[in-house]
Amino acid sequence: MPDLKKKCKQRLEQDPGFTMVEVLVAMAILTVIMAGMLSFLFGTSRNWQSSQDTAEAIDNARIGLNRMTRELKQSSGIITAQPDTVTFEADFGSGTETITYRFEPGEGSEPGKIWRESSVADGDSILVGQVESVQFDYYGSDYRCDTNGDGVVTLAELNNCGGSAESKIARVDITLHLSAGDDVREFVGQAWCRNCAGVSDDDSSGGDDSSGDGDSDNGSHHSDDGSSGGDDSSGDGSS
Ligand SMILES: [Ca+2]
Repeated sequence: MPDLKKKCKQRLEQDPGFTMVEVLVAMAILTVIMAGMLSFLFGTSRNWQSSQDTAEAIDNARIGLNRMTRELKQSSGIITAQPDTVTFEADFGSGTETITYRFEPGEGSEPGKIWRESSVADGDSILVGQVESVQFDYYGSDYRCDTNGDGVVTLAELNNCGGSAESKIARVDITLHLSAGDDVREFVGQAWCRNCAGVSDDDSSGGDDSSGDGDSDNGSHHSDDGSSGGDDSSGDGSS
């Protein structure tokens, strides 16, 4: 028994364990490593969420733009034509509805949104969020109003062409800038108002969904299906 005691004492003397300083240094190193790993994990998670949000915003913008162009194509007449607001009438099968697309700017650095306001009860809704800006451009198809002879009948020319300019609008171009993550992406759409007063079948021949739509003389760079933009190439045939 005294032999065992002696052996234990000897072992303790040979292996004195860790000093307090060594323990503190080890703990400090461990803390730094853990902090680095947590930071990496949180960063990855944040980036993933951010790219999910961006993808969702882009999808919503495409859907919203498609809806605007589709409904404007079915319009029976433009009522008010402002750069960031358009009001028109359309009948989607349940009577004439008055629809307004209106841009509401955001506050401070917050992006804005596009509202779809309807004469149908409880018909107002946000059509597209995360919007930096939207612009509606209006064109006519009565070339007698093309005073400068450039083949494009602008709203300014329609205003000087007698009567109501709105009633002569045949086409609405939409340019939407979306705040997508750190980027601003542009989406463009175009809608020929086939049923508008003063638009004959011949006038709206450019409004079909085929590419190469015959509006190469309009100087604009828009596609006809309302879905190009963002990261799409603009192969819209209107060079
Ligand atoms: Ca012109």
